[in-house]
Amino acid sequence: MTEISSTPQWKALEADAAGLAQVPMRALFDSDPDRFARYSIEAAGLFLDYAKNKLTDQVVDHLLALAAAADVEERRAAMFAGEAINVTEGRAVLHVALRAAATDAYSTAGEDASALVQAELKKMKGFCDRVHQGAFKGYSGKALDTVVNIGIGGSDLGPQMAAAALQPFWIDGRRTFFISNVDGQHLAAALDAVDPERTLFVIASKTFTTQETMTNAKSARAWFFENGGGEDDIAKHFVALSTNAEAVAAFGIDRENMFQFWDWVGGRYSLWSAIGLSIALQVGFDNFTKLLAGAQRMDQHFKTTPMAQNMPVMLALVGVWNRNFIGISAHAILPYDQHLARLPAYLQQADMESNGKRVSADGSVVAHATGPVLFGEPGTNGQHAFYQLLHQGADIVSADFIAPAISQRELGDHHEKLLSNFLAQTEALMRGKTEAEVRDELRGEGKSDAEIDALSPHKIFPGDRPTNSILMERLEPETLGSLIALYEHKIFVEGVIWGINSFDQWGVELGKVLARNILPEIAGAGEEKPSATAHDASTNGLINRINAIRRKG
Ligand code: G6Q
Repeated sequence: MTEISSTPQWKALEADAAGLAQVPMRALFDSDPDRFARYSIEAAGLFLDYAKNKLTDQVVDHLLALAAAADVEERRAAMFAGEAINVTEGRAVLHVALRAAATDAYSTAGEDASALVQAELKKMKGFCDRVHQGAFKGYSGKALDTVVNIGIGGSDLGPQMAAAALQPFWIDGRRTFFISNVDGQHLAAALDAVDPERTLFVIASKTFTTQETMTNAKSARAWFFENGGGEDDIAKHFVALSTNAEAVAAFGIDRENMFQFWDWVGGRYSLWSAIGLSIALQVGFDNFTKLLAGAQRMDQHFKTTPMAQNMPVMLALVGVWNRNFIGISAHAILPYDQHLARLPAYLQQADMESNGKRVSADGSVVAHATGPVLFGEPGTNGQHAFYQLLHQGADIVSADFIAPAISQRELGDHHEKLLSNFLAQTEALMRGKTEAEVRDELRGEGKSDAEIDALSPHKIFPGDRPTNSILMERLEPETLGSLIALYEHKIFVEGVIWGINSFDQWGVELGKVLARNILPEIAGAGEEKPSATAHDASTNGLINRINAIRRKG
């Protein structure tokens, strides 16, 4: 595999970045009134403005040439064709099949993926209908109005984020708790708040072996037995979302109550599969179908649109430009919609678990930077917290600002205030405030020369902080689906350019194995334990200290 940073296309971009180093973005705007029209794209219910990046037409051309050098179009075709592009796990990557039209025919390794998907969707719909109509009853004959979704990582973050984002579409009287952490306080708080006669436990685990999920599931089952349920009632209160039928059966959940997906669905790309059951139960199956339809629109756009007008491609190229040529290592996700509060956490996994890698698909260590650190909070909350660093920090952070033009809950002028902040922040980050502007302002306030000298350095904003703005009419199932699919494909394109496999996650393994080894050394509170010696001095010391505290307490 050619190291992408050795290509002439990469070198051209390095030269572009050097040439633009002293050109402020505000100057690019001043000399180019068409910038907004040229550097924006509308697709699948979303509008992307990427004009507030340090781009010129030459840079865009060179970025497109880089995409061609990295075979983005060929790799895209390979993904849609169901090829095993997840090379380290020998798997296809076909989450697009989960939201395809019923008439589409996706297949992989001779298996008709579309037929499998349609059959499972039908089963999910049938189940949702029975729950919503009250026909699926608990052990005491009551309808089930509460879901406790037990899963972690990809089996938690997606459904949790989507269910929160679609709060205006919740079915009256229904509620869902998402329990992920092995910290027992997480599950205990939910169990304190639910009625065992009306609760459905949805055990979401692709492998059905994950320590956190199986621990929580077993504790939930024990609680159910202590609170009126019997072995024979498991079928009325527990369903599984998994690829592992044997482990599901061993847990005591029968095949009828298992909703399946397949190894070509990566955990962090699985909310469109059976893993989305908790979303469908909370917002209704029709709205879940609309979520899939929105993603499908973005898939079609991504699949068929030329690179220069392709929203995920351009968002990815801007990401590569900022990461590799401007040298930005952190990226903020800033939704201006409270219902998208979980989006930063969701994208943190989607992006960092996919592209947080330093080895290329063929095993060589890459010679360039890869995925940035992602973080974020909803606006305007973040403005009163970490935006100081975005505006004046020593490091430059890029950011995506996301907003619906119309709120689902227009209350007085709240949304206009929210939108004015959404707009003002990207303007401020781009323009900044020069020393001359600061000095003029202070002079206008009647400050003395000495005061101006002392204060002005603190009040300068360097500007040139790149941002994208993603606008939609309303946040609803279709636009949410498009938005998530936009990011999925953006991450894919970046991974292709960086030459890495975006679909494995070996980096989560080491800690899991070590935790399994350590567990017996701290298990059994109150027991006298031999001093730990098997680890480094720090880990041994901490184990001994924890054991001492737990023995006393
Ligand atoms: C996602 C990862 C990871 C996974 C969890 C849960 O892409 O693979 O976050 O989703 O570890 O795994 P299970 O669904 O198998 O419990």
